[in-house]
Amino acid sequence: MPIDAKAPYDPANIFARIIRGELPNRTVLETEHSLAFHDINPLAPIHVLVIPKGNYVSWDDFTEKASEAEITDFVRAVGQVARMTGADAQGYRLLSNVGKRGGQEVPHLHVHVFGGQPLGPMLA
Ligand code: IU
Repeated sequence: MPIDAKAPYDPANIFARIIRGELPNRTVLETEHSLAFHDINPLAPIHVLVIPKGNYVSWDDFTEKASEAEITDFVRAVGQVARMTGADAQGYRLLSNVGKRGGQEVPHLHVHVFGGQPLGPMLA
């Protein structure tokens, strides 16, 4: 069920629990402000989610409220994941679903990194 990206941040959401270490994850990269881990239901051979550690529902409030340090860290983490996974060798896709019309399911900002195969017109 897609979420309302304008709703207040829910600290009980699944990615908040992963950040707090309450739930396991298959970590690819951890930085000061960001965490990247394998998607539990991969839609491509490489499917990693990159999330900020701060409480941001979506790209929308992140780009409005996050500090420059958080934004820089996050953008660099996305690029680093693409290189670490080898997705950069032959090309990859970045995707962030935002709110109801974007089909966002988890109410904590995440960027999908897809790679490892030719990608169709849409994924996730
Ligand atoms: P979406 O952009 O909000 O639609 O994507 C949420 C993603 O989070 C989706 O690809 C799920 O497979 C993934 N995911 C996960 O990796 N671990 C979880 O515990 C849950 C969802 I719930």
